[in-house]
Amino acid sequence: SGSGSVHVALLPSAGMGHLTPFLRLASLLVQHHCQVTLISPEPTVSFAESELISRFLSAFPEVNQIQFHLLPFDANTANSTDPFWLQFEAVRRSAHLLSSIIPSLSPPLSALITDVTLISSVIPVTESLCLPNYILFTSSAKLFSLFSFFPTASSSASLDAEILEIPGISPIPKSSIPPLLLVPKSLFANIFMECSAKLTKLHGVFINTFEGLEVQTLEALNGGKVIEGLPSIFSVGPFMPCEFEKRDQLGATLKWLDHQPAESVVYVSFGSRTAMTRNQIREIGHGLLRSGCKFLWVVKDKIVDKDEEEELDQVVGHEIMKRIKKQGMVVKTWVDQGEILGHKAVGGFVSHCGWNSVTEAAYHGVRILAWPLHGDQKINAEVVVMSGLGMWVKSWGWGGEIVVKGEEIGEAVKEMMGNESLKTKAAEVKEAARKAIDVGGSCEVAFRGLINEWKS
Ligand code: BUP
Repeated sequence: SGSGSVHVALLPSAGMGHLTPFLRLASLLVQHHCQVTLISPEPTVSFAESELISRFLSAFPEVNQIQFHLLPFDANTANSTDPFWLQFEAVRRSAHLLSSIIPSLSPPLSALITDVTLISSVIPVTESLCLPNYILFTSSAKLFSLFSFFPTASSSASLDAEILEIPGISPIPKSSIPPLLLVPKSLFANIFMECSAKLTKLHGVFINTFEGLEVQTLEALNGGKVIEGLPSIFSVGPFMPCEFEKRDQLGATLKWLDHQPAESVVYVSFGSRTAMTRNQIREIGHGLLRSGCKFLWVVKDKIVDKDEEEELDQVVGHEIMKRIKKQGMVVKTWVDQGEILGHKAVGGFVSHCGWNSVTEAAYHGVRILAWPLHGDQKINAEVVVMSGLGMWVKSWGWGGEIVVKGEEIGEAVKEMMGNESLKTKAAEVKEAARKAIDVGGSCEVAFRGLINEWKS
């Protein structure tokens, strides 16, 4: 209370994996009595994003929205074909427009919190306006350590080694490094490099994590072991799924769960932006059937939801669909993942290890069978294994490298669901998660400190 003069603006980047944690952070700031402005890049890439923004704004009428109209740019000039990465680049190339938007905000901003991919393009603006610039890092602290160490690693050729040693951090096998980082001049590598180089200019870094998940990494980062001159790291996780994220039309999945025994169901989802081949989808279907477990499976056929056309029967195959009916439920629409993971019937999660999914599972104490497919997901899977939250079959490789057979999938699912020690450890992670966000926990301590700083 009494922080009425604190005004914070948030600028997320593309994709649900980035937008969702930004809106959760925004709602935490509102709870701490900050005035919040959401600067939202327009148009969004997916339907899911624009819907979530509307729901957020209706839930928080006190939040001010600035629609940030992106300048058109020639996608051929960026080294990527991924629609979400192209949008990251579009936002970066429009960032200079902020120098006229920010001064028009009233009361004047106390801080600007942007996506990590915007560091190098936003810093010139915030420096000229003398505005403290923070980022919300939307992945694990472990990936953040790689991000901050990346220029050092590149210049010393340590990326060529089979194992990357980052001071204070458990070794990262080369095979876990996001593949595009190792492709010189890829858009991903460029952004990583440019933004990391400007990291020390930031006032602070928010990470959706907590000690129960990443104690060693957080200690290394905070102890100055990784690189010198890092800005303060605020571990403010795990972010909880919020009320505004809930959708109504999802009655069906939750109703089905209501009828299943406690902790009997495995929830299967590979995030909002990972499409699998038809072959792999069918093997997963066979695997889930073979596991003998009840399951709730979210299928995605296209990277961007706007492109989804075909019905489940076509994607999964009529035969499998018929057999599934008795044992599970399969959907192709957006589901309420937060609600599902919190449902008493759900015992395990086959996950691509997008960071939001990992922290949501941690918050609910749901054990994970990690199946990282691209990007940061293997690094996050290592966090899952090290924290005890789950297991990972490393031989499955990156998404699309091989087609993982149903038989293997079935065995792994069975093992994850039946493993008592995983179950106990996941419950411990949940307890630590609850402590972190409880009164007097790491999250509240971080917000108190920051708000005092912003007030003065
Ligand atoms: Br799909 C799906 N319902 O049906 P991640 C996702 N989600 O609530 P990603 C749903 O989207 P990046 C669905 O709970 C999580 O908050 C889920 O973020 C929610 O993975 C979010 O887990 C997905 O980080 O993003 O989408 O692959 O690549 O940025 O990690």
